Amino acid sequence: MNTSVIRLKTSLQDSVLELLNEQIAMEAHSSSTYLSMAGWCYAQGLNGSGDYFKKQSGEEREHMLKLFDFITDAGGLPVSPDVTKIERSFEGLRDILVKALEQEIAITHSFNRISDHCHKVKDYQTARFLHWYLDEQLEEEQQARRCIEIYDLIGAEEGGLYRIDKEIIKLKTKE
Ligand code: OFO
Repeated sequence: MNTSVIRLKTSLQDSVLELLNEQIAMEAHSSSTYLSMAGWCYAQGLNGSGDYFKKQSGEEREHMLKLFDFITDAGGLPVSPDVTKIERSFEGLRDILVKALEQEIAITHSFNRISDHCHKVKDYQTARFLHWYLDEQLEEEQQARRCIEIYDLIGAEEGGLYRIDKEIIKLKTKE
């Protein structure tokens, strides 16, 4: 299909489509990063945290597909992203938890930026679609922050890591 046909089919503006496709790539990267974190946790015997991050990885893939489907429904061309530069070595569980929170904050900023752009170019349909992500990010940041609190409150010494690991997965089973 040539580009001119696609342009006739969609009301999505090029700049919005580009940002949505960039967000697809960000969600895919996030999904792979969480899977990498899960792998590291399992290798340390931290199975609760491994399960937590594997589940989180699946959720990021769902976020990616939701964007993919939105673009498709709007008549645009969604792009399957290359996923590269996934971090594989970590200093410890706390390092992973901090990185997970930083990743979620970066995603929130990205959605704010896209929403802002949608309002500027008067694409209210996409802006409304993005509300779901803004709500979701509030929850995801809160959960990532809670993981760090749990780590610091229990403390990793004297078997604490074992308890932390058990508490972290409980956050996902409550959902
Ligand atoms: Fe955790 O973020 Fe996707 O959207």
